[in-house]
This record gives sequence, structure tokens and C-alpha cells, in this order.
Amino acid sequence: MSTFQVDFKVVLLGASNAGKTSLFERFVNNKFARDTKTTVGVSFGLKTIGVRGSQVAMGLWDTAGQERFESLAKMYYRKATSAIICFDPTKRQSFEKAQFWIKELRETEINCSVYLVATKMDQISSDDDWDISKKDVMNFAKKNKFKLFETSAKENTGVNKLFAMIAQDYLLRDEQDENGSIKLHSTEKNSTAGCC
Ligand SMILES: Nc1nc2c(ncn2[C@@H]2O[C@H](COP(=O)(O)OP(=O)(O)O)[C@@H](O)[C@H]2O)c(=O)[nH]1
Ligand SMILES: [Mg+2]
Repeated sequence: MSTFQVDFKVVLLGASNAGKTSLFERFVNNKFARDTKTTVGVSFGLKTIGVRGSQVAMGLWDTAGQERFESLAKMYYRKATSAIICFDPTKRQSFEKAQFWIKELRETEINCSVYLVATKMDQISSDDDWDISKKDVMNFAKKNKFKLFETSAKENTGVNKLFAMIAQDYLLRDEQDENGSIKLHSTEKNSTAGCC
């Protein structure tokens, strides 16, 4: 068993069908699959990102659909540095669920940075296509000091920008707080693998 180091933990959260697994797949494997439902267990991906001359290892966790039952174990987001909260802007309920997960997360992980992500932007041609008012979403983000991003896993837009910002924010935080990183054990390096 080899050991590898994860500098920081990032979790994906949001409603079922919000586009979490697709975002994960696009970022980790640079793929877009129409059917993502075959994931078993929690997926874990490791990506090394270069930021301002430093290399940081991001551990990215995706659910296996347990969010459908609103029964994600707290273990899933325990000690997460950053949380990507996905929602489908064409579905009001998806945004409501996003707010639910932020609340759940913040109950225990008070210092976890939140990145609010409107997914599937290839399906949006104007602000009128949003099912919730875009202005309300922007106000919500601003009020809570969450960064707001727009992505399309299908067309690979906004994805790198999101993860680069997460890595950059982590480095800034890390410079202020020189505390330890999380150690993980795996048989595989730099790949996705079932976990937990
Ligand atoms: N058009 C489009 N469809 C997407 C995109 N991301 C995800 N989907 C579709 O939305 C559905 C749910 O995506 P999935 O990633 O499984 O969502 P999850 O349940 O949050 O993990 C699937 O049918 C995906 O193909 C995107 O960027 N564009
Ligand atoms: Mg999924």
C-alpha cells in the first residue's frame, strides 16, 4: 500500500441531478458522460494543481447519490477545506436544496469555504432561462460571502476557473494557518478510486 498526501479536502454537495458527478468527471478525468449513475460508493479523485509557483494536491470527494435521501454522513464533509455547492439554475428546487446543504455543512464545518456553482450553463442562453432569479442568487451569494461560478461540464466552461480559485484560496488560507494536511492511504496514485 502506498501513501500519498492530500493537502486539502474539497467536497461536492447539492441536490440529486445538480451536476456534481459530471463536474467531478470533467475536472478529474476530463470526460463528460451522459450517464453518471453507475458510480458506486463515494468517489475520490486526486488532482495536483499549480498555483503561483506552488503545487498543491487537492482531494476531491463526490457522493454516490445519498443526497437523494438527505442522509449524507457528516463524515463525508468532515474537515473539508472547501465545498462546491452545485445547483441547476433551470430548477428552483435545486437551488433550494443547495441552501439546505450549505446549512447542513455549516452546522459542523464552520470554517469550510463555500463555492456556489450554477451548473449546465450550456442550457442557458439568457438570464430568463434561470428558474430562480439570477439576481436573487447573486444577492444570496454576496450576503453570505460565497463566490459564485457558472460552469458547463458538457462544454468544459468555467471548470478550471473554479478549481484554480479554490486552490488559490486554499494557499492563502494555508499561509495564514500552517496546520497539518490530511494523510490518506491508497493503492493507486492520481486516479479516482472508491472510498469509504
Ligand atoms: N447539458 C448538460 N447536462 C449536464 C451537465 N452536467 C450534468 N448534466 C446532466 O445532468 C444529469 C445529472 O448529472 P450528474 O452529474 O449525475 O448529477 P449529480 O446527481 O449531482 O451527480 C445527467 O444527465 C448529466 O448528463 C452539463 O454541464 N450540461
Ligand atoms: Mg452524482
